[in-house]
Amino acid sequence: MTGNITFTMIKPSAFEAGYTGNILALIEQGGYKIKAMKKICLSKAEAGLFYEMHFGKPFYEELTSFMSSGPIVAAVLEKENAVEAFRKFIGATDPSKAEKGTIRNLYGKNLGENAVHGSDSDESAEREATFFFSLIERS
Ligand code: DAT
Ligand code: MG
Repeated sequence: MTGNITFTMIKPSAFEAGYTGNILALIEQGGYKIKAMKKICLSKAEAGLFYEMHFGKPFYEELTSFMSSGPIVAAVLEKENAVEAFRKFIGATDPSKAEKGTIRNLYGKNLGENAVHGSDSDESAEREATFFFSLIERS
């Protein structure tokens, strides 16, 4: 059985470019319910902890610097089969390879600055939602 919750972030480049409203509109039109949401600035250490599974990879430094370079919008989303559906909805990690009409295709700049995050499993979704939100914020 698959879960109905995923976690997303609008990344600093997309937030800075003023795409937050458009991206949230697409998400809602895509049938996702916003269960929790906040705008927040991550410190480099917090970004490092969020992306700890990538520690040691060549892009870790660039990734954590970028993700702490400005505000992000974090949200918990609900839809049937949310994790898989949302990964498809946002498109491939590299915006130049993302299917036309996906969020990363529309709003991503490059491989690093790819507009949005999407959880890769139900376990990740739960970890990531818990990283940003308390139970009462998700109710
Ligand atoms: P995704 O965000 O599609 O789950 P990921 O978990 O493999 O991709 O990587 C996390 C983020 O790190 C990704 O959204 C963008 C960045 N990234 C991944 N591979 C990269 C690379 N080779 N160079 C620069 N940034 C990279
Ligand atoms: Mg990932």
